[in-house]
Amino acid sequence: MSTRKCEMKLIGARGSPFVSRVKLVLKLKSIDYEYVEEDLLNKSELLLTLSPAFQKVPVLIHGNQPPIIESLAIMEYLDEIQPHNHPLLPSNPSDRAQCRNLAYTFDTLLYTWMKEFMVTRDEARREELKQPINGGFVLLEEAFVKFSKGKPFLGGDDIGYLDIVVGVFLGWLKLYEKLFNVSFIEEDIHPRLAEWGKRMWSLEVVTSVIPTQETHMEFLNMLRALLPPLPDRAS
Ligand SMILES: N[C@@H](CCC(=O)N[C@@H](CS)C(=O)NCC(=O)O)C(=O)O
Repeated sequence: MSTRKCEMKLIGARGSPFVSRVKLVLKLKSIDYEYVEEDLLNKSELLLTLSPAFQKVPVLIHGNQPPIIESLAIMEYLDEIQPHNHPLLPSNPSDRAQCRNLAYTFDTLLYTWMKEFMVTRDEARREELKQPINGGFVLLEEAFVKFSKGKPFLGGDDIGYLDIVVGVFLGWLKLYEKLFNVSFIEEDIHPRLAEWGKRMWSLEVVTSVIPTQETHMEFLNMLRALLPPLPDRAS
């Protein structure tokens, strides 16, 4: 039996889609790792030391190298150290740049609105957010057509970088249906995305890293607790 210490360590929090991205890549690439659960309401010295500026999960530690923060940077790092084992990004530099650009756009725009929609206690604001979120999903449908090139996944024949970046939010979309009775992916408006969502959901490797609805609910309550108190909205 090997006594070698696991040289890859992931600091995460149950329910975090960003952590799920990293877990999915580690799984697809069959990389062994040690998982350390972080309490985001009572952050550990370890997290504060590893990521003093952002204090967020995920953080990846690989051996004696400096910690890596930001899920997209971690995904790319893992892809670079294991380039032949389930490659994530396309080989063409222009296609790679397009993938990174879409991931960045998803994280800075659509995710920001989706998170606010999820955590706000202000019902009027939640209603307002439906419009930009719906617009974002229309753009994602167009992106699907462009990136998949007629194949079943954004990454082509198998799940790749963008499938992971967006796919880990499928659990959130189910939670929106349950909590707010709203569905952001509709078969008549986003036929390709709807098909893709079902395909992703049918893969055990994907569902195994997507938190359960109960875990999502606990995480949502935790995110709400991290928020500053809501300012009074003028009536
Ligand atoms: N852009 C970051 C986002 C990470 C992030 O927002 N993590 C959340 C959990 S989902 C977190 O650690 N929040 C703690 C906090 O905001 O204090 C990434 O892609 O890794």
